Amino acid sequence: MFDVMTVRADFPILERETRPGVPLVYLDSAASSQKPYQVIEAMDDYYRRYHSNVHRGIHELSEAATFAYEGARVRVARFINAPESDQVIYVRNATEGINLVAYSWGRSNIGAGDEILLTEMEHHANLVPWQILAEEKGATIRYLPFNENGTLDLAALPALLTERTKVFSFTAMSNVFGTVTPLRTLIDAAHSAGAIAVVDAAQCVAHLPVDVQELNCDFLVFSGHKMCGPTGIGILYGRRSLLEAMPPFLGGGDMIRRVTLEGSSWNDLPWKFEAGTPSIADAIGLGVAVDYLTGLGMEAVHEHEQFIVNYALEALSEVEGVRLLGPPATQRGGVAAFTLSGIHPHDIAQILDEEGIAIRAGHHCAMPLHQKLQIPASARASFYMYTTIEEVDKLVEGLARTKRIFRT
Ligand code: C6P
Repeated sequence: MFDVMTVRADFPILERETRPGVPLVYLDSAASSQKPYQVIEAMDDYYRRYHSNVHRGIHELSEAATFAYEGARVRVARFINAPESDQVIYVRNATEGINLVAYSWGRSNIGAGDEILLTEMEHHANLVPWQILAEEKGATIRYLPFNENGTLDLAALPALLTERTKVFSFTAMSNVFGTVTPLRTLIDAAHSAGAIAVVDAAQCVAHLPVDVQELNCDFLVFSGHKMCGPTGIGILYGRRSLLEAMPPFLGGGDMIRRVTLEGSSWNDLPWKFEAGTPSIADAIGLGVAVDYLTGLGMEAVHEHEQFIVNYALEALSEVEGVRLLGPPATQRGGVAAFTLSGIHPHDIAQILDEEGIAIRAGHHCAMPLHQKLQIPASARASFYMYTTIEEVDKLVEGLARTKRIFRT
């Protein structure tokens, strides 16, 4: 295990006050994590010393930038145990990764009457691209339901996976319930029905060890900004045979082998899917974020979050009027979403903000999940390797103050 206070010292933002005398209590890492100085400095160093375009120049700076950009890809590949780094495609974020799969793989492989299986607990990023595809192609979307406690209803799976199912796309960790889904079971089930398995690992890769070879998934996406890295960079991992057969997603510079006025041919993986000047600094930052997480150890990160989330669920359950969403701590990552009887989540978030406590309130881009629960919104506290017990105590005190203000 690591020492939380030592880890916190790596994150400059955690030292700040939101107003004089009010220290920041950052409980919104599921929306976006904070960044250690190692990442900030690596990006600063790139811009100060060797900023240049990649893959294009013969000069010193371009070679240094290309080396750092491609080196980061190798580190990300190692982090998720991808067989080879050219199966790791840089995208802007998890959302773009899913869109790439839905547009490129989807448009070549989904037809009228085909079925796409999703779950009811998906983030909009794993709903809307498939809805657009289904509408365009005349395909049908089916949804694996979730149980009252926020776990997936696995008993419903066999009937939903049929010979018509071409793709099963699901979250590895719900951003509302925090539920860690049984990935290997879901992936194996998809394969036995002849479907491909797409994993939305936006929440999971930041918080749990992930090994794409062990999982045997076909595609897996995640975002750099939720895992100590910068915004503007994400990853699509794909099975080689699928990536090679897929047409490009976006056209332009870098993704071509040869262009004539009559037509074009495509570059090798991974560049076939990386059109235009990429987010170079962000890729470099992501590489350092991955080193940072590897240094802490993903098992240790998970262990710390388990400790915090367990403590938080117990403390929150003692607040009268709190309804916790999702499964017990052992089945979830560092997310605790809840409602407080008689008080809208936006009001909770606003009152907590007066105390420097940052949580998220709303539907968290998971409207269908909230519709099924018959609530318009929820409040969500989310944790990371830098979260302390004292911060959870402040959250609970803040809720007590909120209740006093609303006299509930
Ligand atoms: N969830 C949250 O506050 P992007 O925005 O592309 O980096 O990530 C999209 C995404 C996809 N899947 C899941 C499970 C997610 O949680 C998210 C992002 C944030 O919950 C921002 S809406």
